[in-house]
Amino acid sequence: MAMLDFERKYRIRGGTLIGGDHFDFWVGPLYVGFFGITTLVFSLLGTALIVYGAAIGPTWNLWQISIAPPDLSYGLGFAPLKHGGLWQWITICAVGAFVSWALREVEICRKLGIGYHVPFAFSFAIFAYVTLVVIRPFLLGAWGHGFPYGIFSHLDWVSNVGYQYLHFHYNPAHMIAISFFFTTTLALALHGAVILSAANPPAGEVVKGAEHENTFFRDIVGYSVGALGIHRLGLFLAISAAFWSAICILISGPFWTRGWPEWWSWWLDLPIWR
Ligand code: UQ1
Repeated sequence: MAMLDFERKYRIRGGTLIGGDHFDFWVGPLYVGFFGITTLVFSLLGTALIVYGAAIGPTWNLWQISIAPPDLSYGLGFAPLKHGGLWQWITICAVGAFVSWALREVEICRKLGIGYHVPFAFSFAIFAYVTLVVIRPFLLGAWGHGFPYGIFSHLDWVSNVGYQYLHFHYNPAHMIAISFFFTTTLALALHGAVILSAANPPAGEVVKGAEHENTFFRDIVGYSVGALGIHRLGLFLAISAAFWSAICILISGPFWTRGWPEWWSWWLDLPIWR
């Protein structure tokens, strides 16, 4: 079915979660929906607040603009706009925009009659962000534990929080997250490479398919995970990377307050060494 025929067949009303038919339309190639409107409102408002924060700040240098969370003394209360309140509203807008985007994905999946894999995967990225700026600050008792919104300032925050736990690479969940990130890039590089090597040969050569791809991996590592399997594996690796990233920062503070190297003393304390 050509794309134009397909769109005529599927660009029909229905599948919305909220708002009935009211927002069930397209603008050019883009589906709108109730959550298209809320995404737009949250992101425009959030961006406007960031620009306002920059305007009342000391610099227009893109690298140095930073909107900081409230001082720790505000605890879990609302702060005045110029003292972290902006950061709080920007955070609300960001979460609103990300969740709206995920729900817009859900509505599109429902219209198409496909699974919810894409919004499910995206929800892990949202979870990682929400862990940093909502869940962990909440568990620590102050919004001031969130990270500042600025290019260099957020890097400084990551560095400072890392050193607060002496050597963050000893955090076991951080180790697992990094391993998943690296394995994700390995899997995508292998997958992209094997598909291009078989399906996109030089001009004049015949296109190859699944048999060649499977045989390559059977020859080199004795196993092929298969055409569907590699996508299951890729999805698992990627969401695991985001999940363990969230866990590694969530446990730093709320569940472990000392240096991460010290956590490994359970290993030295095992009775087998005595
Ligand atoms: C693989 O086995 C496979 O099946 C044919 C793919 O699909 C085309 C792949 O992209 C990759 C990368 C593999 C290799 C993966 C493992 C776990 C052996």
